[in-house]
Amino acid sequence: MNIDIITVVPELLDSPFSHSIMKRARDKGLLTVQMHNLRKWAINKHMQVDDYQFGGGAGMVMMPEPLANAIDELQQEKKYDEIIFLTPDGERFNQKAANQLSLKENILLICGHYKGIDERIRKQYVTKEISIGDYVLSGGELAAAVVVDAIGRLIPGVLNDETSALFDSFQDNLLAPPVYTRPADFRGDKVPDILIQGDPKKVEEWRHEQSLLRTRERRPDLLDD
Ligand code: 6GU
Repeated sequence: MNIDIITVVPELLDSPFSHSIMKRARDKGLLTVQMHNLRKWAINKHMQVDDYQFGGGAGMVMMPEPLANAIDELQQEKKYDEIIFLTPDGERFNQKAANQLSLKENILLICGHYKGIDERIRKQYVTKEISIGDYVLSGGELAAAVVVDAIGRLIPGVLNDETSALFDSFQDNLLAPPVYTRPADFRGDKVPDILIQGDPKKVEEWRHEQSLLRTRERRPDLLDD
């Protein structure tokens, strides 16, 4: 899978994809992530990419020309399955959306800043708008990092048996059960006997039960779906 990211702060995205599972995905050639600095397509020598909004009001808006020129140029190299704008007024991101996006070949992410991007870019180019939750971030970059991580780990071959996504929280609309490692007795707090005994069938039953309990207690909304 190839992910291109248009941003005015590429530095913000240097680290998130350079460690752990994302690093492995890139090293294995299963995922390429490329940052593109929007200022490369600035309209003048002042590197301008934003301007005041028509109608007045505080906050700058990202201009249409730099974005359109950036997208046009990137589209000459690849046919994007989705052009995604990261924005707090987008569709709320969840595991199902991550699963669907993980099946795509080429994705373009656009990170907004300031008051957002000119509406005509959303209308003419953007195929999907994603929010990662009901709070406002100062830019789309951290949201892009979240989305790329959630998608990237689902690409076949990225995770091994030990890190398999099959048993993640949310994969079956349930939260994950509690997990334990050594020691079996930590300051008098003991690991449940069923896990110590290790009968696979009983362990599976126990885990499913714990998942249900935890979901009912913490996220009853997931059981309604
Ligand atoms: Cl995708 N962008 C910004 N700027 N803020 C957000 C968001 C995205 N999702 C939640 N808050």
